Amino acid sequence: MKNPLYLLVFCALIISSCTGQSDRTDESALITGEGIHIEGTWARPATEGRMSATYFLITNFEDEPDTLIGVQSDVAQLVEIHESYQMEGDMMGMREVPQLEIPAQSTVRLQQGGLHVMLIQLTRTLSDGDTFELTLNFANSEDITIEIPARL
Ligand SMILES: [Cu+2]
Repeated sequence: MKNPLYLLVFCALIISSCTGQSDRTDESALITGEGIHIEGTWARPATEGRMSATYFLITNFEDEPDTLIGVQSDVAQLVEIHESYQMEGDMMGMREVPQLEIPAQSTVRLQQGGLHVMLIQLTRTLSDGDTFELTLNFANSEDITIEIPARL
C-alpha cells in the first residue's frame, strides 16, 4: 500500500472491472427540501484490508454553493474523495480531489468511473447487505452522517 504505483494500478483495475455496468445509484429517491441531501448510497463489497468505493448523490438545495471538505469513516484506514480520469491510451486512473464544490440548486453525482469516495484498507469485511457510517463535512453546512449499504 505504500507504493503509489501499486495504488494507481489497483484503482485502475477496480474501475476497468466495472466498465459496462450500469450506474446503480438510485436517482428516483431524490426529494425536494432545504440544505444538503444525500441519496442513493451504496458501496462495493470487499474483504478486510482491501479497497472499496462508495457512491451517492449530493444535492444542494440552497441558493449558495457549498463545498465537501472532508469524509470520514472507521470502515477504512484511509477515506478519500477521488476522481477518475483518462490516462494514456485506454487506461483509467484515479486521483484524490482535496474538496468538491456542490453548486447552488444542483446535484453532484458520485458514480462508477467518475467521482467516488475511496475506502482504502478496509478495517472489516464488507459483505453484501452490511452497512457502515460515513460522515461528510461541508464548508457551509452541518456535518452529515449517512449509513451506507454494501451491495453487489
Ligand atoms: Cu479511487
